[in-house]
Amino acid sequence: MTQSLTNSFVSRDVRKVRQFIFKIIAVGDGTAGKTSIIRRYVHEEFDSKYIKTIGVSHALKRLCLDDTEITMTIWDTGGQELFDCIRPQYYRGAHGVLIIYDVTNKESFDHLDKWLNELDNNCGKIPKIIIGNKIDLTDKRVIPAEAGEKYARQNFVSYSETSAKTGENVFEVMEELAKLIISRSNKFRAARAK
Ligand code: G3D
Ligand code: MG
Repeated sequence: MTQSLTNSFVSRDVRKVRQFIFKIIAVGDGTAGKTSIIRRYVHEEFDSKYIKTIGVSHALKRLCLDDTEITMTIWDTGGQELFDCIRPQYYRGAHGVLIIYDVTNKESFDHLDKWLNELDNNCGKIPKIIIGNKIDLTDKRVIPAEAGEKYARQNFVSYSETSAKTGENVFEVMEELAKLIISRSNKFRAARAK
């Protein structure tokens, strides 16, 4: 993989523990729920009244998967989805991406092509998950799960649906992304060893 992963082996309780630091970024239209998903995952809270900050901010979250300890550094655009010229800096060095749309907003779904193109141009083939968010708003949903799944399948990207409000599926999605990144890095190392 082109980005350098922190990958060291430390002795703990006799067994070997692998440690990684991943940079995760979230893209998608404004109001799709990027900040809310990150807040739900990192702080385990949902607050519709928080003050939005301008500028990139990032938060850390530790995750253990079998013999692997992962520190997820999750970057929030802080509204930079609006500024095409600054986003390449945000993409730099990313190991995995959440591409978020709002299942109650067709425009945010229609813009997935634009986000995928931009990611291909800036990040290459890093692991990605498309997320349909706000599934708690069942009466307002305009994009059925099947349409999201079909789009993701056609673009060879994983698909999940979440509610940052209720927390449904948020932890599972982050774990899935971490596993995709580890599996890609394992394949990369295996190919290099040949
Ligand atoms: P963004 O970071 O992608 O721009 P935000 O989006 O996280 O700021 O969310 C935009 C609005 O959608 C916020 O409402 C937030 O509370 C709401 N929202 C985010 N995720 C969900 C969800 O899963 N369910 C519901 N019902 N609402 C959600 P406000 O009113 O603060 O603008
Ligand atoms: Mg935001």
